[in-house]
Amino acid sequence: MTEFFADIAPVRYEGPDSANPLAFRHYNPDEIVMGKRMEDHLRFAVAYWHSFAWEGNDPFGGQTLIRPWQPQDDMARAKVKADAAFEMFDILGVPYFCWHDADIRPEAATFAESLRNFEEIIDYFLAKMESRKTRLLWGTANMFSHRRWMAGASTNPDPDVFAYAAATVKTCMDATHRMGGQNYVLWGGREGYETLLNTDMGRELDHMGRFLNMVVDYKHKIGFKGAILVEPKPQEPSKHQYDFDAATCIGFLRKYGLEGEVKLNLEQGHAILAGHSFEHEIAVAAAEGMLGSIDMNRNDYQSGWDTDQFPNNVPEVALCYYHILRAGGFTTGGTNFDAKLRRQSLDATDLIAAHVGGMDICARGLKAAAAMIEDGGLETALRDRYAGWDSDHGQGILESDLDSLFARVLAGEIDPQPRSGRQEMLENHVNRFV
Ligand code: XLS
Ligand code: NI
Ligand code: NI
Repeated sequence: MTEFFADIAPVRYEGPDSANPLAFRHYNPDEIVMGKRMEDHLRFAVAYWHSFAWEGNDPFGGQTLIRPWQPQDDMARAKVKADAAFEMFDILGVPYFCWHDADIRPEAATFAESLRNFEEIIDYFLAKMESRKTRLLWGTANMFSHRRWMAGASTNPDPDVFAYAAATVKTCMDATHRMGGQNYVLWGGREGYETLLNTDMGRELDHMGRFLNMVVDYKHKIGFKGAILVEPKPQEPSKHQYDFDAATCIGFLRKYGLEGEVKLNLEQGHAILAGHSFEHEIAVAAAEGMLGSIDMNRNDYQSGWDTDQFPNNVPEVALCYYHILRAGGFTTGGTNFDAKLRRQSLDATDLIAAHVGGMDICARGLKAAAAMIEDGGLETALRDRYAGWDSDHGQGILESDLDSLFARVLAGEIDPQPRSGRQEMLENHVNRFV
């Protein structure tokens, strides 16, 4: 045991009436929702970077969070950090976690030395996982923090940085594969630009497409069965990020022949930054069969920053799971809390409470979504609205051409009659469940 979580007991489900601040009121892993255990629907993961590596810094201030594994430049302390992390996974009973290479091992003077540190920690994780249920949802490479990545990784103007990125991703894919990871994620941290004055955008996009093809080839070479996922985000840290949103990523994947190979990891806060709702992004990916996994968090609607707060809005989360359930639910994906404490939330208890609250909000959202699906009212309304297209009349219009449609409209045979979209009725309907 580390001392960090020493007096915190495993969190249990106590039901909606419990006043215990560290109990689940809605997340009941074994409860059956639409024929499946809640735990298997939601597939929660803890994000190592926010919960264990981030030290409370913001653009105006430095470290606020004091942890026993700091400073994070030493292998012995990296293991203390891992001990604490696995204690938290046990306390929460989460089935998964996610990491970047940089979160889990100290960076050393050379690539080879950093790799030795990394592999030692992966072995340390694997030993812990032998006696536990916690598994890896996904691994990823941090190719945005170190100064070598300041002008991008695969989109860097310097080919040597592209090569360094390739070597880095290979090591992270190997480790993800060894750990039985369910997915491998690429978030284009600085794959974008600050100014077009120094950026050859077409060339950078071609390089990013080539890089992703190398990643997919390597996946098949090593026999990794998980999904390769890219994570859209419109800006931050770059002024403009190439993986702007789900629709942009889908166009990119098609252009570089990757549509059957790569899916999307969608994040609530990134959707908001792109001017979308989270359910919009999920529905876009689902419509293309490219829904992979989600990073669940919440962005402040006023600040315009990626504030990565823990989710706290049931109606929002319910609509997100509604679209996930409609798309058939997660396969390799899950719900990763890409969310961090507020920098004044100093205590171990705050970290546990943040996850307990997030898990409960998601459980409420999932139950509401399942109830909406089982009720069927939304689906019926949708079917009714498009019923015209199910008729021979509607199908005939699709198979027609401009000339013949012109002739039928001119003759008065076709004369559209507007119908209500019933938005308020539908919103009221949703409010019965959330
Ligand atoms: C940053 C991203 C990042 C990815 C993993 O905004 O959300 O945390 O999920 O690299
Ligand atoms: Ni993010
Ligand atoms: Ni993310």
